[in-house]
Amino acid sequence: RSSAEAMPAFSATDHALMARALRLAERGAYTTQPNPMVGCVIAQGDEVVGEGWHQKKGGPHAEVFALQAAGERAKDATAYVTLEPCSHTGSTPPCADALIKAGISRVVAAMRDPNPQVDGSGFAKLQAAGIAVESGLMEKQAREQNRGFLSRVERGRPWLRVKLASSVDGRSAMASGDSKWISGEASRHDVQHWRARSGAILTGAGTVLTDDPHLTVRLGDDTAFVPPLRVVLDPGLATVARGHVREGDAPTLYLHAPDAKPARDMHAEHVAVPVEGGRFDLAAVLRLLGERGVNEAQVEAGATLAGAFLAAGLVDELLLYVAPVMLGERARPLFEGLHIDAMTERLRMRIVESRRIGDDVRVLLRPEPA
Ligand code: AOF
Ligand code: ZN
Repeated sequence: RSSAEAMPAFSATDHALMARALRLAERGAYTTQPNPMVGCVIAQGDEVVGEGWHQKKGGPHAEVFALQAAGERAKDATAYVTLEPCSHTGSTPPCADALIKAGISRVVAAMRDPNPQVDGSGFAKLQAAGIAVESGLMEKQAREQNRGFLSRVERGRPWLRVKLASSVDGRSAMASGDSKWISGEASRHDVQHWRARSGAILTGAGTVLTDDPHLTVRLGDDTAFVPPLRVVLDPGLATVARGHVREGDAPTLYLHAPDAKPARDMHAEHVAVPVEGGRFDLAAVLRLLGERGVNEAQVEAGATLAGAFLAAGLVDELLLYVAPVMLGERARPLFEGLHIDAMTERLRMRIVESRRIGDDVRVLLRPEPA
């Protein structure tokens, strides 16, 4: 760790302004992919003189917007940023240089940028120019906000969320496959926001055949978002000629077994993925999505695929909507393929948040480390 990360004492003003920067960053939740969300507040003491947030890949970084707004008043000011200012020339020039040039005297960051192109060199550049640099303020919140970006950069795969609609008795569909609808309209609208912040939405061939979902984002207003990639795991390419997933303004990617033969006139993009014992290598699926810049991936599939991801230990969070209905014991469970025989083998999860959505309850859960 560099001297910037030695855990200095932060004031109440520091906290308040970093909290403000984190809220600004969140405004980019639907549009920054594959980039992280970043917010920046420039202040003279506790007076805010400029603020900004990163809006989209290829566009200016948060610091640039904030410096523009601050103008001359950036001189000797403190810049609060939710991520280490960059030092590389990517789509835009380095933010560290811009902060130095504007005469900023102190930079407070929530965390280091693990991107190998940055990774401490932004801090070093600022310090070499005589700027006081402190990092680690509200780091936990910053990591939570950018869990997708951090997962991709640090683990080489997206953060994986599995969305489920459940009855009170833990069922996800009738034996026939019919699942329209378990959760209420408010829940189904709420899901749209989680789709909007995802870089990809994954489903299986079975769901395409039984539910025929669109897997597009429909927020019902003019909120901007980057359309998530629709990914269909279809070993034999049995569904390519059908389904709403081929319609609309979002790209679709079919993942298939190496021995499947794509039709010559198949227009959608398709990639072969290794199969082991008749099942997709799901870790390979996620690596592939990571390479394509997917930060957060959301699974919206049936019990087989959801269960396979869970059994493989690849699920980072469950987004569970519990509806006040009973579907009975002939209905399908939420997960299949989880072979647990004893209490000692139980998979423990932690409730991160729960709240009521319309007539349903939404629960966000994460697996406890074993
Ligand atoms: C910052 N401020 O607001 C953001 C940063 O392709 P580029 O040039 O946009 O660079 C993207 C990388 O820059 C991204 O992967 C991350 O490491 C950093 N993002 N850095 O100082 C910002 N969005
Ligand atoms: Zn930058």
